[in-house]
Amino acid sequence: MAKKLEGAERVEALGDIKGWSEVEGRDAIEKTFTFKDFDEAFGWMTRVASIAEDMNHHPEWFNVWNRVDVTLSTHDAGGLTGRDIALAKKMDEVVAG
Ligand code: HBI
Repeated sequence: MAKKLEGAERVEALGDIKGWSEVEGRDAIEKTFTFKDFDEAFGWMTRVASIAEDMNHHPEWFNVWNRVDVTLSTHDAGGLTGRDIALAKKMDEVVAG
C-alpha cells in the first residue's frame, strides 16, 4: 500500500505541482479546473477517467458546466500519497495537451 507523504518528501512533492492546495481538515489536495465550456470540461474528464482507471487511482470530482472541482486523497492510506501527486500531474498534463 502507498505510504502517506510526510516531512521533507511531502514538501518536495507539493512543490512539484502547481495550483493545487492542501484541503483544510483533511489530508488531501484540491484544485479547480476551468474550461471554455461543458464540452471541453467533460472531454478532459473523459481522458482523465481513462488514465485514472489505468492507474487504479480515482479522483473525487464535481462538475458544473465548464468547471471541475477535484479532490485527491488515497483512501486506502487515509491521506495524501505519491499516487495523488502522480494523478495530479497527469491531470495538469492533459490540460496542457
Ligand atoms: N482511488 N483515490 C483513490 N484512493 C484509493 O485508495 C483507491 C482509489 N481507487 C481504487 C482503489 N483505491 C483500490 O485499491 C480499491 O480500494 C478499490
